[in-house]
Amino acid sequence: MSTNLSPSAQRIQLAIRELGLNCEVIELPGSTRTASEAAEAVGCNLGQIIKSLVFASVTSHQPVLVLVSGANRVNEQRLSAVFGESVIKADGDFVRVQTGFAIGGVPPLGHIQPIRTFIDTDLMAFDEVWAAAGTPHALFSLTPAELLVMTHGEVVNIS
Ligand code: 5CA
Repeated sequence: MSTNLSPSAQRIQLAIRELGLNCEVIELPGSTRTASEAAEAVGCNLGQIIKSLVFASVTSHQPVLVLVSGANRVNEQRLSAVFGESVIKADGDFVRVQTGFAIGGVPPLGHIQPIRTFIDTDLMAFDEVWAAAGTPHALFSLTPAELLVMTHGEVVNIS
């Protein structure tokens, strides 16, 4: 297990291990804040980067985590339909309070509370995908099957 990870990245590495999975968190000197920076940093296709986007339901103010292929945009009408209530993109404060992480480093697991999670169907087509690991410099690679195990997410056509 890597020893030089920052505290947020270490939390994600531990959360992965606690599930019995072997994904290795890496922390890079350059920014992986955006999907394109992340794809460049690890040398994969943009579509293989998992964007972790937090939305908020407008009436009940519940957080919704949407894991979408880096090449796609979330269709908010479709998302609202599958969630059962209108949702809007959350601001940075909401994201931090609900997940414990800042935009640009929001991981698919290890949040401070369980969050209902939807997964973009397109991510399922890849052999390997990459997710943020708690900071805008940390990532890990995983299979779509591992993504399902760690999130209990609902796979939907959301873009
Ligand atoms: N570390 C990378 C690759 S895994 C990452 O976290 N990418 S991301 O796409 O999941 O996170 C950045 C996303 O945050 C952007 O795509 C954008 O949708 C969203 N975002 C950026 N700034 C804001 C903001 N001010 N308010 C709400 N959402 C924002």
